[in-house]
Amino acid sequence: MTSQNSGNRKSRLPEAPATRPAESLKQDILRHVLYSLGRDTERPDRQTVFRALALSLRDRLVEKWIASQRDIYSRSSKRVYYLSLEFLPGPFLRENLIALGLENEAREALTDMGFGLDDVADEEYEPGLGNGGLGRLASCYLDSMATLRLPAYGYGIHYAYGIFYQLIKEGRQVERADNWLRGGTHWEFERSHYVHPVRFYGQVREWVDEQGRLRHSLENATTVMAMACDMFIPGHKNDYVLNMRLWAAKTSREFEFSFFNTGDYIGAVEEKIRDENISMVLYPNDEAPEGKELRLKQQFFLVSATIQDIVRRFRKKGIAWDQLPRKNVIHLNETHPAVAIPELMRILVDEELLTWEEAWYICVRTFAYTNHTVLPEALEVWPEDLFRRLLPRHLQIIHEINRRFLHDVRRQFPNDPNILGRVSLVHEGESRWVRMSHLAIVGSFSVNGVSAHHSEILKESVFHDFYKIFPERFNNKTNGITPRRWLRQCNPTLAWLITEHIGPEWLTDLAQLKKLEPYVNSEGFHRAWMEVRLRNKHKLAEYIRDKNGITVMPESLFDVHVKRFHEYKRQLLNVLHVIALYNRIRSSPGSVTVPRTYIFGGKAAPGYYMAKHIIRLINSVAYTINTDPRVGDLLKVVFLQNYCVTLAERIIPATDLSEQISTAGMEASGTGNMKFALNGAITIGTHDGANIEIMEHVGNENLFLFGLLSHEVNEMRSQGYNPRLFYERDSELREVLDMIAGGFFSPSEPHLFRDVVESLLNHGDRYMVLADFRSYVYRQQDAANAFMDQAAWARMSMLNTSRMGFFSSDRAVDEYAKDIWGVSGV
Ligand code: C3B
Repeated sequence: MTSQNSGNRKSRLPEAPATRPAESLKQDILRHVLYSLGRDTERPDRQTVFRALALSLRDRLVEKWIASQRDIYSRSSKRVYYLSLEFLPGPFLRENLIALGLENEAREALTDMGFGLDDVADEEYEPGLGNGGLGRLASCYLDSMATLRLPAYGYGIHYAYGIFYQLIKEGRQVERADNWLRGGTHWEFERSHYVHPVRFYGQVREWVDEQGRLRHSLENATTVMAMACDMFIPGHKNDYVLNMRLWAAKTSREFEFSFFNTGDYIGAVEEKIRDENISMVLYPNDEAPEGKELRLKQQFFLVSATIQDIVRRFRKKGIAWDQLPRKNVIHLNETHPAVAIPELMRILVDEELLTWEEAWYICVRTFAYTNHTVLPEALEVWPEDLFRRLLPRHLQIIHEINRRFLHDVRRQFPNDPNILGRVSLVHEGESRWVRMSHLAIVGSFSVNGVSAHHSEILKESVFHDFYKIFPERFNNKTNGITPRRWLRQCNPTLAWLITEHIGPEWLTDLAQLKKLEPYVNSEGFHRAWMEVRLRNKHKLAEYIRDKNGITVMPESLFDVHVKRFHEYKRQLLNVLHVIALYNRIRSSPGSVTVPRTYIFGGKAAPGYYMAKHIIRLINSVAYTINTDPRVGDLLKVVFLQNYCVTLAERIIPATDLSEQISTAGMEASGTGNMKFALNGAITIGTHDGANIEIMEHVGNENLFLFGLLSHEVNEMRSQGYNPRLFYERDSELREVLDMIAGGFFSPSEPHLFRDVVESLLNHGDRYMVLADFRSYVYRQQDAANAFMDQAAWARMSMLNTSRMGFFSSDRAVDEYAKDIWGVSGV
């Protein structure tokens, strides 16, 4: 090493306090490269630079977080606790830079060091701590809570492995473990001194204390420790930072030295591993719980640690327990954390010695519950036996809640004895099940759905009995998305074009997008709008070429269907139409005039046979079409593997047509639909979830709705839906189904996709794919015709963006804050 080199190195280390923000950021990065990461500042690689930049931002975030916490504390504000088994934050770097107002500074600092910000940002591997819509919504809401300066906390689980990494191999989904922590944790603080004990199993002991009170305690329980890991969520340029506290399971056994002293060293280590399994992996099921013991353990683990944290904070105030609901609200994101209700009861009754009535008064004023699905298989139930084994005291408490509740219902509805069985918290049949949604409704002061349509369905059918019992509890909060990530960050050039015309206020007041409307008739704006969109499509085309080796035409209509794979989301309906188009191209060349690129993406639950099979079908159809020389550029089909937040950010800004085609009545809301429309894509969709409200806002003439309405779906079903009739009547549909069943797309395994066709023709077509096929084909034709008139299309695109203001998560969270939580910004 020459002295000159070491002199150089020295000169790049922090010296005098820097003055310019870019310079000070650069000094911080270099300091972290050396002192936190132990690397040479002379030649750090990109990953090292990314991590050092992340650490430098964490420094700034933690300072603001401490200040924000002091603010909340000093004002003694009411706090919101948002409990969710899933969060899907996506990559943090750009989001944090934008929120902190440090994007240009970071660019400058990195350029100075010989790196590009985009390349460095690409080094980030996102934490996939959620499955799909529900987890992503939780992250959008934290972003908005921070931007609105709400005294809020997100609580979840620090899974060591998030949602699996999806590979497509020979057309099939293959799952790989998602070791998101392998690169280290640069955004979070692990609070190893900060742990709560969580107790499972054991037996309930009943005893009478000196005051003659009947007491309950748990004996011989197994204890696992929950360790806090905090990640920071900054508001948009407002110096306010919230934390998302994720619990990691740690064994308590290393504290039990006696265990080692007995000589069973390996045994002790095995137990340790078993304990720490609790937070090992996220269950990869979307809307169909697996019902495994470990999952219920995870739910209780989150709940118990969180309630202890809440109670600890409340105790510090030294005020009476009946003030708890005035100072706190606990929001249950779906029923997954609903065991929080009996857990709070247990603490108040068993530990704080409140009477049942006092404790219940507090509980039903503290909890609020959001329902996200009406699919019967997604409504969580637990076998009573399992509950009794794992959480014996909690089951007793649930029984007591139920006894008192049914007593009241009997008095309210003396002439309807059947209602008791329908609303009971415990389903009694051959086997007994605890119904978590009933527990959540009975124990909460607010129950909301996530779109106007969905909330009506809850009141009218799924929870109709409860609506009669507690009409005042039911309300709607239509979902929203954060414009910071889903426009500003993922589509910076479009965001810039917008800001150039209407200023930057839309970032925190999305209704301002309305101001774009006068420009829809300006030719210059038109051109700029379409240029930005085309550039985005070019970038996606490059990505597709790199990843899939397929060349697609950026000028073609990008028709995109990305979301979890589920039969109700009807990716199958889309493929049937793709095949119909393919047949038209083959049988009458010239009949298809608009070249299309179909883009699919999404994961299927590993145990969901039909969803995985549909993925395979799409890939087989893609292969057949992409290699058929008769098709040329008219039709391309692409499946992009491992759909995740990072990939969504690439795809959405490049989409022309957004597929939102669930069976009416089945998609609670959807939020992908909002992200696409906000970025100027046109929706083709059913009258379902938030599609209906999107139509009301953007105008029926600016999107393509089709298909049965949800009441028509129900009527058709109750009248005995016969999918075969549609098959027999529609020759184009018949040809498509016969090709699939006959092995056209799987010549080496002709029977491969027979099950798919069987599910439609012989097993009742539960999702009404065939009933909606024809109207879908017509609507697709309308979309293609509209696309031919690029000026008219551009107008539609701009109007979609300008009228999406309502769908900001800021609006949604503000409604939660005012109508449910009773909190305001600090
Ligand atoms: C989803 C629903 O399927 C979507 O319609 C909805 O937009 C989002 O939640 C957010 O509200 N959902 C999910 O992702 N996972 C579940 N278990 C239930 C609903």
